[in-house]
Amino acid sequence: MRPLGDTPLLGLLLASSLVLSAPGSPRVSNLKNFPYVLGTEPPPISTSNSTNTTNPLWPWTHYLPPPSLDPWYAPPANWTSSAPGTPLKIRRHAYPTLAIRNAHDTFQVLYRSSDTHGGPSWAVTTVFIPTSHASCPQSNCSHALVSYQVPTDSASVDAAPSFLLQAREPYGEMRDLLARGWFVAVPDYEGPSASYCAGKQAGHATLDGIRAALAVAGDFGFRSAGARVGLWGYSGGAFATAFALELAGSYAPELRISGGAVGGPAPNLTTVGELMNGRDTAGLVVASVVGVTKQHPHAVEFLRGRLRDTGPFNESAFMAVVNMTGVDALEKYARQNVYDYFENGAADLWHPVVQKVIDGDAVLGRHGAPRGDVPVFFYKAVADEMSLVGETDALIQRYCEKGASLLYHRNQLGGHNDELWSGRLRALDFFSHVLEPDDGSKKMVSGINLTLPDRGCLTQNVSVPLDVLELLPDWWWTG
Ligand SMILES: *[C@@H]1O[C@H](CO)[C@@H](O)[C@H](O)[C@H]1NC(C)=O
Ligand SMILES: *[C@@H]1O[C@H](CO)[C@@H](O)[C@H](O)[C@H]1NC(C)=O
Ligand SMILES: *[C@@H]1O[C@H](CO)[C@@H](O)[C@H](O)[C@H]1NC(C)=O
Ligand SMILES: *[C@@H]1O[C@H](CO)[C@@H](O)[C@H](O)[C@H]1NC(C)=O
Ligand SMILES: *[C@@H]1O[C@H](CO)[C@@H](O)[C@H](O)[C@H]1NC(C)=O
Ligand SMILES: *[C@@H]1O[C@H](CO)[C@@H](O)[C@H](O)[C@H]1NC(C)=O
Ligand SMILES: *[C@@H]1O[C@H](CO)[C@@H](O)[C@H](O)[C@H]1NC(C)=O
Ligand SMILES: *[C@@H]1O[C@H](CO)[C@@H](O)[C@H](O)[C@H]1NC(C)=O
Ligand SMILES: CC(=O)N[C@H]1CO[C@H](CO)[C@@H](O)[C@@H]1O
Repeated sequence: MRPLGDTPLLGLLLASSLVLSAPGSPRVSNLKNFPYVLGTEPPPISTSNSTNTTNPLWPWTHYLPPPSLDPWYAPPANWTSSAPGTPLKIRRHAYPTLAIRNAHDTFQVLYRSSDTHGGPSWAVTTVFIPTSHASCPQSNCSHALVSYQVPTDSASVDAAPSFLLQAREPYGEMRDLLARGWFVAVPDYEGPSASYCAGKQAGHATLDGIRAALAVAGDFGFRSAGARVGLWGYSGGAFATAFALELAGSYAPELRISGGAVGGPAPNLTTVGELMNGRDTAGLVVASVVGVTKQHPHAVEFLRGRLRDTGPFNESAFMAVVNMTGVDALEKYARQNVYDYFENGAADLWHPVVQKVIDGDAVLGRHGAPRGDVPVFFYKAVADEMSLVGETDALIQRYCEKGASLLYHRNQLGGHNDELWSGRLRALDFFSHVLEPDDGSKKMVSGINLTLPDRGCLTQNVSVPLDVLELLPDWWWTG
């Protein structure tokens, strides 16, 4: 169990590999290669906030409890008989504290979904209602929803976005989407067992999260008839987004999707893992292998049999990642050689038993392609150090051969983390294109002519520098 008492929520809060603890926090990290988001941290939970709630494990009212302590995170008794995407539970005004700009309210939906093998599963999506929607039904009722896949990058159930986003969002992308008047739905796409990097699980949970959010959004004034839907994700979030787009044709053919934006994809977990090992990023190798194998118990058995029993690099130190946020894992395993945990090193970690799981569940391009009627904007730094651009080039080619309609930007400037920031304005322009009507109200901010082919594929080499203004924290804009 996590220590509670007066532990600051900050200790539990950081969702992503790209986010670090803020300066002044007790958990400042040395991972200088990662940009971090400045901003006001949530107030620490203190006894002054304590009250008598119905949950003896979490007697604070300012934040919802983490999923492992929250009885709401359980489906009703007869849930397996419902169809994927069916809302099973709704929590209105979900967040007692709203730390995300331009959000007026939240609601959460627990919905039926499917695991990697197509078996019944469930997940939770947190829907953020934009401030502009506050005047609905008189005016400004929202007509579009973006499913935003946060790079969760953790194999811990308590690192789920539905919990951590109470404190803040990692990059300000939700703030920007909400400013456009769009609903933003953030699925816990890793599902109830926190299966980080289980691609099919993530794709299913993402698509069902959209179905469930649309099914109930009308109750909140959302103009469901003819509503437009977008999907967006970067890095770990891109993985979930791309899996959803691949699977949409077979798993959710009825779902009308207006467009998807996929930034910094890493198409093959093994090659990413090889690149991330031994560096500041080594913790993500541990988290991802433990995460994906949660859907494949025989592979867990195999790995446990090969992990060392003694010495500093042992089984319990490896498996402890199930209780770490992404940032916890980055700190804990920083610069370690993950192969040292195994009797036979890399040969065990990438053994055919594991590789077969990865090839089936953690490699993009093997479960279809984005439907031809769904335009997709891909953006990727040519110098991406997490995942070689050639793999994404090959993925794009594969998608195009299968009939996808996409625009692919290869940015000659910057690396993996830079592209998150420099791609944002182009992604927002893309969403303006696909989510807003052709009545002159499309708002364009990138200064780049984002030309989408009507059908088919277009690859462009672009040189988009990092816009330092994008790195400024939230409080800068509010003064
Ligand atoms: C994770 O935390 C739970 C709850 O505190 C604990 O029961 C479990 O043993 C931990 N798992 C590992 C692998 O450390
Ligand atoms: C809990 O709070 C309510 C009202 O805030 C109060 O009436 C009640 O006595 C409290 N219960 C306990 C056990 O403190
Ligand atoms: C589950 O049971 C509840 C209460 O009995 C009922 O209202 C609901 O319709 C059932 N749902 C399904 C999917 O069968
Ligand atoms: C409608 O939304 C726009 C843009 O967000 C805002 O400027 C305007 O004040 C809103 N109108 C009302 C009545 O809230
Ligand atoms: C396992 O590794 C951890 C961390 O390096 C260490 O604290 C612990 O003593 C090790 N356990 C064994 C049995 O060697
Ligand atoms: C993923 O990468 C690994 C390591 O390069 C390779 O062995 C494997 O075949 C790749 N998987 C697929 C499906 O291409
Ligand atoms: C953007 O490019 C398209 C296609 O090349 C062109 O038709 C359009 O005029 C361009 N728009 C601007 C503002 O340059
Ligand atoms: C982009 O640049 C690469 C070399 O970096 C070149 O091979 C490729 O043909 C270019 N693609 C386009 C569409 O210009
Ligand atoms: C309502 C309330 O008591 N809120 C307090 C919770 O704790 C933080 C930090 O101690 C205070 O800043 C809040 O005012």
